[in-house]
Amino acid sequence: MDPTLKFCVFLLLIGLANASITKKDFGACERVVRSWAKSSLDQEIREDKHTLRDFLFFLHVPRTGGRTYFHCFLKKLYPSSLECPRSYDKLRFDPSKPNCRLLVTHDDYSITSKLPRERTSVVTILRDPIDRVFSTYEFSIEVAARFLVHPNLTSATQMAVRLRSKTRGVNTLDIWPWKYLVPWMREDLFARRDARYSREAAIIESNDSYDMEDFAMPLQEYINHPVAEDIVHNGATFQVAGLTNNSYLAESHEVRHCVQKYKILGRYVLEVAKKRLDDMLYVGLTEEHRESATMFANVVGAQVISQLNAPNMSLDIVDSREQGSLSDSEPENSEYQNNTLERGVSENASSGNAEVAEANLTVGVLMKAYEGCIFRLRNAQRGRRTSSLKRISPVNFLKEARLQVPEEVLQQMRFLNDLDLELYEYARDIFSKQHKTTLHKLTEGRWEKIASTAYGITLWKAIPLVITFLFLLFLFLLIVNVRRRTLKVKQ
Ligand SMILES: *[C@@H]1O[C@H](CO)[C@@H](O)[C@H](O)[C@H]1NC(C)=O
Ligand SMILES: *[C@@H]1O[C@H](CO)[C@@H](O)[C@H](O)[C@H]1NC(C)=O
Ligand SMILES: *[C@@H]1O[C@H](CO)[C@@H](O)[C@H](O)[C@H]1NC(C)=O
Ligand SMILES: *[C@@H]1O[C@H](CO)[C@@H](O)[C@H](O)[C@H]1NC(C)=O
Ligand SMILES: *[C@@H]1O[C@H](CO)[C@@H](O)[C@H](O)[C@H]1NC(C)=O
Ligand SMILES: *[C@@H]1O[C@H](CO)[C@@H](O)[C@H](O)[C@H]1NC(C)=O
Ligand SMILES: CC(=O)N[C@H]1CO[C@H](CO)[C@@H](O)[C@@H]1O
Repeated sequence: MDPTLKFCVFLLLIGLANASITKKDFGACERVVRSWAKSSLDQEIREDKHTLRDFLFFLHVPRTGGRTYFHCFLKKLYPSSLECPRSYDKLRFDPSKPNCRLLVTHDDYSITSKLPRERTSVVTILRDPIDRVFSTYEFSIEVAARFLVHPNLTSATQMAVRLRSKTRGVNTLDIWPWKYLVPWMREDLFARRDARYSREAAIIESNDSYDMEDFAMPLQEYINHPVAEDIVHNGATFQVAGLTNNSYLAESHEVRHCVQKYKILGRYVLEVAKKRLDDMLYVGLTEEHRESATMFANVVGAQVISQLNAPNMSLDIVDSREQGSLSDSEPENSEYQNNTLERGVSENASSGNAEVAEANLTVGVLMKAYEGCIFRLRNAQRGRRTSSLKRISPVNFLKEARLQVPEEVLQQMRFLNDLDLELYEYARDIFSKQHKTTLHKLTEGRWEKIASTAYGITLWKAIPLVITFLFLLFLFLLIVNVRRRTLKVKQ
C-alpha cells in the first residue's frame, strides 16, 4: 500500500475510535443526567404552594441581596430561637433542633432532603446572571483585599486561621462559595503585589478596573478559570437544581460535570430548576427591589406573622424567646437585634390575643422597619468595600467602570451562563404573575389595610381621585371652550 494511503487509513481508524469513545461518553452522561432529572421531578408535592408551611427555607443564591432579606425581614419575623443552626458550614447543621423553623443558607436545594419536605416552603431571589457574575468577581476580590494589610501571604493565611478558630459567629471564609473563591483571590492578590514590588520599571496601567493585571486578576481571566466554571457560572440554576459543588446529593457532581461537558444536557437541569421555582412560595428579583420587598412582606411576612401568632403557637414562642435571649451571641448581627417588630410580635403572641386580622398593622410596621434596616446595612457594606478596595487602588468597581468592559468579554459571560439567563427569564415571568396576584388580592380588599398603612394611597383609593381629576379637566375644557366662543362672538 502507498504510505500516504496507509497514513490516511490510520487517521481514519483513530478518528472512528475517538468518535465512538466520545459518543459512548455522551450516552453515559445523558443517562446519568436523565435519571437524576426524572427522580427529581418525581418528588413533587401537590399541596397548595401559596400557603406557608411549618418550615421556611430561604435558598440564598450568592450576590442576589438575600442578606438584606435575612437581616431586615426574617430576623424581625422569627425570634432567633426559631432559626435553625446556621448551616453555611455543613458540619454545624442540625435540623433536629426543636422549634427550628427557619433556614437561610447558601446551601443548594439538595439540603431539602434533610428537611421535612412536605412541611417545607422554599423561597429565593434571582438576579440578572451577568450582574451576578460581576458582583461575585468584585466581592471575591474585595474580601481578599482585606488581607493585604499583612506583609505576606503566609502571615495573612495564618491570621485567617486564627480568626476562624476564635469567632463563634459565621465567618465569610466558612461559607460556600467564598471559602473557595476568597483564598483563591487572596493568593492571587499577594502574588501580583509581590511582582509589583520586585519590579523597577514604572507600572503602565489600563484605565479599566476589570483589566488591571498588575493589581488584580482581570475579569476575563477569572471567568475562564476552572474554579469559576465549577462554582460561579450557571450558579443559580445549579443551586436551585441542587447540583452545586456543595451539594448533599452523592450523584450531583457527576451530573454537574456531564452538563458542563455537554451543554445540550443543560435542558434537563433547566427543566428541574423551573419546576422548583414554580413550586416555591415566593420568587423575588434583585433588580425589582422595591416590588420584591413589598411582595415578600405581603406574601411571606404576613403569613409568618399569622402563623407565629396562632393561638396554639403562643406558648412555644414565649418559651423560645427566653432561650433565645440567652443563647443569642452573634456579634455580626447585634446591631439588627433591637427592633420594635420582634418585640411587638412576641408581646402579642404572649398575651395570646392575636388574630390573623392583626396582620394588617404588622405588615406595615414590617415594611417601615425594613426600610431603616436596609439603609443601615447598605451603608455598612459600602464603607467596608471602599476601605478594602483602597488597598488595590486604582482598581475601583464602580457602575460606570462596567461600561468599559469589552463586548467580547460580556459575550463570553453570556455563553458561560446560558442556563442562568434562561432561568432568570423564567423567574421574571413567575414574578410578574405573582405580582398580579398580590395586587389583585390587595385590591380585592383582603389586604386593603396593609396596603394603605404601608404605602399611603392604594389603587382602590386612587380611583375616586382619578375620576375627580377627569371631571375637573372636563369642566376646565368646557369653560375654556365657552370663553373662546364668547370671545369670538364679541369680535
Ligand atoms: C511574613 O511576614 C512575617 C511577619 O512580618 C515574617 O515574620 C515572616 O518572616 C514573613 N515570611 C516571609 C516568607 O517573608
Ligand atoms: C479612560 O477611558 C475613558 C473612556 O474610554 C476615556 O474617556 C478617558 O480619557 C480614559 N482616561 C485615562 C486616564 O486614560
Ligand atoms: C469544589 O470546588 C473547589 C474549587 O474548585 C474544589 O477545590 C473542590 O474540590 C470542589 N468540590 C467538589 C466536591 O467538587
Ligand atoms: C395549630 O392550629 C392549627 C389550626 O388552627 C393546626 O392546623 C395546627 O396543627 C396546630 N399546631 C399545633 C402545633 O398544634
Ligand atoms: C437594645 O435596646 C436596649 C433597651 O431597649 C438597649 O439597652 C440596648 O443598648 C440596645 N442595643 C442595641 C445594640 O441597640
Ligand atoms: C385590621 O383590619 C380589620 C379590617 O380589615 C379591622 O377590623 C381591624 O380592627 C384591624 N386591626 C387593627 C389592629 O387595626
Ligand atoms: C406589632 C403588633 O402587631 N403589635 C400589636 C399588638 O397588639 C396590640 C393590640 O392587642 C396592637 O395595638 C399592636 O399594634
